[in-house]
Order: sequence, then structure tokens, then C-alpha cells
Amino acid sequence: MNWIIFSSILFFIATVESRWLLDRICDYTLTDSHGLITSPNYPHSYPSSVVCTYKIIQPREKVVSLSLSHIDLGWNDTDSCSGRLEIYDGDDDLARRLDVLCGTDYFIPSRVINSTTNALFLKLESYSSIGENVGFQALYKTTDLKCGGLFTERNGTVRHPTYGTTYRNNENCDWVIQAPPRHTIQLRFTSFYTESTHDWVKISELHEGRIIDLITISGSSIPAAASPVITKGRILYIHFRSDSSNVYTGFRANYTFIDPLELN
Ligand SMILES: [Ca+2]
Repeated sequence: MNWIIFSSILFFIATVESRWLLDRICDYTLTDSHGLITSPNYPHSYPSSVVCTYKIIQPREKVVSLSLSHIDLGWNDTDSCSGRLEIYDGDDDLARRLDVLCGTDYFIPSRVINSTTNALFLKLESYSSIGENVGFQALYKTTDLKCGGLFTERNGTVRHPTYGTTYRNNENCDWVIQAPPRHTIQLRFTSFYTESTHDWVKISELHEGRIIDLITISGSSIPAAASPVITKGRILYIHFRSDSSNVYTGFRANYTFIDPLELN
């Protein structure tokens, strides 16, 4: 009898242990062109004390559109959130944060969040006391990117899609260059020609949690401050805008990551 009880206890411990592990194995990478994302156990109550991540990675010429159809993360006794969902414009939580949602929001069905890169990263965190709240459900789909993109390789070249001829009117493009932690980025233009003042390139970076504008360039010459641009942080943004008339050859720039350890 003692052995049966002991076996039952072991089985119970093993079951609890495997469920405990299952609850915490919730880091997903999604590469399909569209799909449904939900919190664990949806549509039943989502687990407490978990951190789940959902990384949507698509080809570089795509962007991601996320449509939240249900958000029920709940409130605790002190009216603070029982869980929260953060959404980032990139492939990890060091990218630019697009939105943070918590509590329960019945007006969500109109909420659509668009990436400017080919990646979107969601992080669901739940705290200790979850009631009957079911978490969240969202649909994502991908659309063609007209220009821009996310660059994470050590070296690369950024240029508008029609480089070699001219850019187009009314372009509005965002490129994101994202180096690994502790690295910085050097960007050097090799060609630049836009309609002066009307068509321009703005370079910004994310540093210590803030977006800092570094320089705006327009016309046919590259200012000394942009040859090269060197960041303090690991994420650099290039924003290109053209107006409704007069197009030129545009720009081309090479970048490389700088590892501070290699400089010493
Ligand atoms: Ca123009």
C-alpha cells in the first residue's frame, strides 16, 4: 500500500512538474505569412507568473500587421494590471516599443498595429494572481514592403528600392539597423542626391530608451557630420521622405557594426 501511495505521489509530482514546464515553454517563432497568436490555454484562463514571447519573422521585403481581436489580461485588487502585452517593432524587446496593453479592453477589435520592419515581437507577462481572464488573441498577416526594412547582419548596404534610376514621389520609408547588445553602428553614405529641402533623409538612434535625431540630409552633398555617422547605441533608424514632384537618384549607404572590445 505504501508503495502505491508513494507511486501516486511521484506521478502527481511528475504531472505538476511537466505542467509547470509546459506553462513556461512559451517562446514562439512564427515564420508563416499569416497566423493566429494566443496566450497559453486560450480561451481558458491564462497562467500566472509566466513570460511568453512571440517573434514574428518574415522576409525582408515584408511588413507585419497585427490585429488584436481580444484582450483580457485582467486587473488585480488594487486596480493594477494582472498581466501585460508589449509589442515591439523588431525581433526582440530591445527594439522600439509600439504599444503596451494591459487590463481588459472591450474596444480592442479596432486595434491594428503595423511594423515598419519585417519583424514584430510580442512579450506577454503575467503576475501572480490571474482570475478567469483568458489573455489575448491576435491575428497577424504580412504585406509587401514598398521600401525600408530591418538589417541585423554585421555589414550591409541601405538604399531605396529603385536605386540606380531615381526614387519615386511620395515615398515614406523606414530602415532599421539593429546591432547586437553592446555594439554601436557606423553608417557612411557613398552616394546622395535628393531634391533640396523637399526630399530628405533623417537619421536617428535609440539610446538609453529615447529616440535621438542625429542629422537630416537633403540636396546633393553629404555633410561632414554624416561621413560617417557613428551611434552611441545599437539601433539606428533611417527615414526617407520625398514629396509629390521632382525625383533624383537618391542615396546609398554602407553600415558596419562596431564591437567596442575589438577597438581595444
Ligand atoms: Ca521631390
